[in-house]
Amino acid sequence: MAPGSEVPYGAVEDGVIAARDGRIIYAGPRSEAPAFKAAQTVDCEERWITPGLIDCHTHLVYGGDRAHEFELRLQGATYEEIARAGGGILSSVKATRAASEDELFASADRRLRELTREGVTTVEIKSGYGLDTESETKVLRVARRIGRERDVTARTTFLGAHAVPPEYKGRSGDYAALVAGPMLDAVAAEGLADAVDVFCEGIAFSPEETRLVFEAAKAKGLAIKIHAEQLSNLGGAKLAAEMGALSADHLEHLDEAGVAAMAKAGTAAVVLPGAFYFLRETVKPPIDLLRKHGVPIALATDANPGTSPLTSPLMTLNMACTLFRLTPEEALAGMTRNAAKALGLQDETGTLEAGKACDLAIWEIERPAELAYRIGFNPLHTRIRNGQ
Ligand code: DI6
Ligand code: FE
Repeated sequence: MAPGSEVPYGAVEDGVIAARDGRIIYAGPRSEAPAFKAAQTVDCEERWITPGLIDCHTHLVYGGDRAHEFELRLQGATYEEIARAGGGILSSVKATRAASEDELFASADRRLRELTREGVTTVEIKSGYGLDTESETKVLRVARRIGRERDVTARTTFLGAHAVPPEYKGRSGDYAALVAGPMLDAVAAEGLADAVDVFCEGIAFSPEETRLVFEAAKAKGLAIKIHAEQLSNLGGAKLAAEMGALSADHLEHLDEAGVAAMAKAGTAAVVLPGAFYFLRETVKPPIDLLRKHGVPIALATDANPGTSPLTSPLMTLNMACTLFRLTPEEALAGMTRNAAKALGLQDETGTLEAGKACDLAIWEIERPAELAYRIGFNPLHTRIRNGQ
């Protein structure tokens, strides 16, 4: 997986990876490897080694589930009817507020195991189902605890501006001011977030409200990310790119001006085929325009109870190919190299290069396209994080 390589996948046929103190010190052809005095040597027996997978967009921490809502929708209820009856995202908010930190940790941990058993070594976790200061900080403390207590690198993102909570019904501007002010203060004071995200959409927050939250985030030195152009085109991705966002995510309705702004700013595109599939959307993200402008394309599970109850990174690779027509090589880059970019971790992980963390997934496959091609198949042999 050497970057910029002409060989498909940057593959090295007879390769060696050497690590010291959890970091790669050499990755490349055996014939060019320097002589090492290795304390331990592992023969991978012709298996394929990729970087550990990176799930760069999840909402892993929430209370309850929405299985009943799924049944209602199959009986003909619409998302709006369910929401008006107090269901939808607000039912997840109610359950999240009612749950203890230990309960939230236990359910998120089960979902995390689904990700790691398919080779994930880095995960991003957003808040966004608390929607008040106490509950948002509770969710982020759980997310931080996952990074401390589990064998995974976790990045946390404050998504207080995910939806307007019932207490602020009809007053999204007041709620956005709370998020940008006292809520963000509380999150930053405890060091609970690496980045700040906003759901910029007709049913959520306007571009003006989004800008307000981003300005506050930047003033605190936090990275910014956006949920944009999922259901309509409000120009959120362009706004976020111009403000230096790490990534813009979803992007089904993104136009070429937005793509160009992202290319100029180096903002990664994160596409989320699970939500597209589950909502039975028909408008696809503009993959050809992203390719044409050279925007790095990442992909992620978007694991969440409402629109993407998906915790399989391998299924996500398949969906990106079948639904969005990514090549298997692009899909794999989307969950490794480009996912690292979407998290600002490109110097840390995402490729097999000297200097980076020794995060590896070792697969029982004949060729890398199998990872995206097969469905319901988990060929992970071994997962290694920081050389362990
Ligand atoms: N986009 C979505 O589709 C979800 N959040 C987001 O930013 C919806 C979340 C939910 O329904 O629980
Ligand atoms: Fe999301």
